[in-house]
Amino acid sequence: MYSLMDGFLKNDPISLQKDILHHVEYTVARSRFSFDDFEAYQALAHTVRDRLIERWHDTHIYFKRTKPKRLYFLSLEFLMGRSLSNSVINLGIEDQCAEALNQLGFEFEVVAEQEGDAALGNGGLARLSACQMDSLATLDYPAWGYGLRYEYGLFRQIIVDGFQHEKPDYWLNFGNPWEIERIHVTYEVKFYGTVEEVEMNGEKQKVWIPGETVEAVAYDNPIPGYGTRNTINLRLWAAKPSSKFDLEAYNTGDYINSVVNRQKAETISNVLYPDDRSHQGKELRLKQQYFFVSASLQDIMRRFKEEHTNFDELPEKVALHLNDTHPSLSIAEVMRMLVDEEHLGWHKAWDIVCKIFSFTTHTMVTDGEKIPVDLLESLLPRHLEILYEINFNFLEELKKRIGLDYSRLALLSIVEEGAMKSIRMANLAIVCSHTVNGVSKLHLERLKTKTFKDFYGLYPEKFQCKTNGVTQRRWIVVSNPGLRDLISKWLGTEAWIRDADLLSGLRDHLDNADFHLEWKMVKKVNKMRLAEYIEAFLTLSLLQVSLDAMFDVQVKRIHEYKRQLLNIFGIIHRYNCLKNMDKDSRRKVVPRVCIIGGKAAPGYEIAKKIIKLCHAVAEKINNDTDIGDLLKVVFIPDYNVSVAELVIPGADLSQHLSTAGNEASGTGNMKFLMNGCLLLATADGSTVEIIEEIGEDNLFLFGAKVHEVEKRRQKRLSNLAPLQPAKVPLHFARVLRMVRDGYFGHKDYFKSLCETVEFGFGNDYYLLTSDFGSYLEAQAAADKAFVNQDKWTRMSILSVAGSGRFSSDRTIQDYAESTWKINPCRCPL
Ligand code: 26M
Repeated sequence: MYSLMDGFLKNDPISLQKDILHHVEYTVARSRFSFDDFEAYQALAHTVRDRLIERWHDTHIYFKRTKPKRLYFLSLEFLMGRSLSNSVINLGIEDQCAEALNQLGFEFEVVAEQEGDAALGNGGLARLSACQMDSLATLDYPAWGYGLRYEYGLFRQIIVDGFQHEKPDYWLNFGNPWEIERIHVTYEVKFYGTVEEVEMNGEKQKVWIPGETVEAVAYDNPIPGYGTRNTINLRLWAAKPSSKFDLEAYNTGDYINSVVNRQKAETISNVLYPDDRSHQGKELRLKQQYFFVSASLQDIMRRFKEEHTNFDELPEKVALHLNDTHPSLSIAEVMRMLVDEEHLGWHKAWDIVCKIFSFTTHTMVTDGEKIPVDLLESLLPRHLEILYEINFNFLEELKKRIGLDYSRLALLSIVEEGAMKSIRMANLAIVCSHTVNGVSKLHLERLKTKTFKDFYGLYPEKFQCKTNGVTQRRWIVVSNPGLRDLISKWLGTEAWIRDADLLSGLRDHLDNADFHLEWKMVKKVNKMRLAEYIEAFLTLSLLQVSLDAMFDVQVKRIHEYKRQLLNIFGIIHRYNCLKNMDKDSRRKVVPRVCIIGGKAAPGYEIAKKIIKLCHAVAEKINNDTDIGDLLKVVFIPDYNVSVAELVIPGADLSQHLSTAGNEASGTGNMKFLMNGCLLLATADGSTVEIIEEIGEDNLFLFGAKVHEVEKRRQKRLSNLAPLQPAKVPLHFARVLRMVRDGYFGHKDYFKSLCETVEFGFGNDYYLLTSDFGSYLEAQAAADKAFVNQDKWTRMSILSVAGSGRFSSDRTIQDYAESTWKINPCRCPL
């Protein structure tokens, strides 16, 4: 029944329609005369999937034939969100699909809304991986992504009475049309057991006798590029019981127990760990990491060995990228494979390993991931030996370079001695990688001067900056079609979708009144969409928001360093000001809708209290008839990729409030920038580079700069106890007192939250007190600019025009050329 042409599926609306109906009948098993929006989604998804598979095959046949150097991007997290819109846009069949559906009585937007998010990651790092996959495909790089197929993605957040509750995200419940199960691509992954020494060819050789085996099954997720036939693969592993268990059961005759034990294997890839440092040292997390590493590397080595016989060629053919420290057991695993299984000498293997790994860190904090030695000893005994040997050799080399400076040696060592002996994964990754990347200029500077200062002294050439970027395909084309059309119309081309630098051409129309008008109209429509969402889904609060108000948004994971508390305190202050104003002054006030969204890690108490405070303040203000439309506060629950696609285009202002020196990069700021939303931000992470592009005048900057932060912290501490009310700005003290004294209820519950910013307690580590004045000034500047819509629109246009540098295409091209040394490999049409 398929609409084939020259062996390829056809993409005209009639052929697409035929294929949709075919899938309604034979895949979804519904009558072609009666199916609903969800079934239409399933059928269309399968129709698109067929086309992805064709391209996927062609791409891989082409890669196999041309044997380019391949990049393997290893990440425990990918936040892909929805796939349908993104796929049809990248395949260039958007209009045809819409038409096909229309004729069947469906609307594309409504059908696309049926899809749930693939949320196999926590936040910034995971969404970055997804953006980078899109760029790798679009730029024709011969790359593979490897990850885990969690059955439960990031928890769903529901709000009950203003409190966050977590619900499991069993995302595979309704099937996943975007994956292809490869029942024949499986590998055994081994755990536990002992290491023994045996004689082989007259030489002593270590052999690992594992105690448990599970099977990894591949699930392939095609990633289509835009404006190219190239479609690369994201291979995710799922754990299945190995047939080895059966043998045991047969021997012991304990059938029931063996089935129960088999079930345990599947728990390995069951659930994504929320980003919560307290989870460190958990055996299951370590098992996940090794399961992922072992399956991926067996697959990679198998592919290499199919094409090559000599491991000397490995560095010319394979680049392995470590997305943070999470997959860095790979280093020990490659050593084990080369030494124990391929029988290469240690030094030869080491030489190869040092040429294939690169590493990106996504954090500013010094005490990174550590794995307790006890845990490794039982779970991966051979790997522990290998890690010790790597460390021994490293320390010996080090002694030659720096002498017997034991305190320095201890700092640099991969093994941390002490009460809980552990492996420092960051140290391991740095020692073994040829490149260590920071995710913004400021981040790299920190790595060099603080976090990894001593390593920088040793290997200055390894440290590089690869400022993050986001894909304009998802963050403009998919999520903001109005802006997409407007940009293409005024630039006279769609080429910016593959080359974001062309966005700078918008500056040519900066003073064009028609352009301004259309620009404002696009924003208005997006605000309408967002307002509808708020009104429809947040029915409990019966909230109506005015489209004339400034939509002011802060959406990101809830964390003290991101300072959502500063935002809430600012809102309370605004409320106080409004209450004290006479009618005349009120008329001049810019109405605001303050929107906050984000998840708190389940074990992060203070973050959860911030969410509750947000709701308590919203309840008070939204129900104050005296305030009306002048100020509304909205908490958007369950913030995720698809909610972001709705919220970001509809925002006027977005807030990025991290205390300078804490946000490695931030990528939300880039998404807002691309959507013509003005930023109110500290000079942290990548915002510093956004300022370089658009100039200080085109955003609202506030707060202490990185170099001032340390000084202020010192000062705070020397001012310590007893409380020095005189040192606390009046406005801040007043707001704090209101929360403290129970003005928003829940006095006892909010006590510990207040204490984080009080002296003698949390000592205001994130400097809310000292940044508050400057924050309010920036807010006032934003209000003032908003009144002058002409000025606002100019700033908005300049934001989009300056966003080209923050495309992940730029980041990926830089990685490809200077770190991975890979070349584009474009599959011919
Ligand atoms: C740790 C332990 C156990 C389970 C999970 C984790 C864990 C998972 C994700 C820890 C950190 C994780 O992600 C960190 C992250 O998202 N960092 C952000 O990365 C972005 C992309 O580079 C940056 O823009 C952000 O500034 C940075 O915070």
